[in-house]
Amino acid sequence: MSELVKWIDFPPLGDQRGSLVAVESNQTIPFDIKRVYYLFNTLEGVTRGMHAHLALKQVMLCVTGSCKVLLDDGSTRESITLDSPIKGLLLESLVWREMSEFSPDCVLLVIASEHYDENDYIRNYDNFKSLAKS
Ligand code: T46
Repeated sequence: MSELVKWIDFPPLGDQRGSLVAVESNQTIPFDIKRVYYLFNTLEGVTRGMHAHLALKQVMLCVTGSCKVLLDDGSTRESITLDSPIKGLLLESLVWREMSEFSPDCVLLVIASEHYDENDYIRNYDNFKSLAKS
């Protein structure tokens, strides 16, 4: 199994009326949750992300629709598809990410370990490569 791609399964709860997923700090999510945001209405052909984070950890999943995520830890690159509301991707710090091929109905939910902080972003790929190596 890939070291870079870490899946998190969200057991579907619910009954004959429909499904439900519970997201809880330090249970399904392996950190304290400080922020939740979601990306939607992403236009066709757009690539988002294109950065890494110094400390932030995140779990992302498509509540509806699908998108591709390219992951890069400085030595390995891997591309996966997110297309399930019960399967999330754990993104550790110091992983370069690019999200693309958003379906028109895609809602990408992101659960984050830290509050928003622009200083945590590494937006230059060469800087990221040097940091990842060290
Ligand atoms: C990531 C991927 C998956 C805020 O004001 N607060 C927030 O919590 C976030 C996430 C963003 N913003 C502002 C900053 C920008 O003006 O919203 C705007 C769009 O954010 P950004 O260009 O960073 O969006 P993406 O899709 O490129 O990246 C986001 C996250 O920023 C990033 O941490 O891992 O989604």
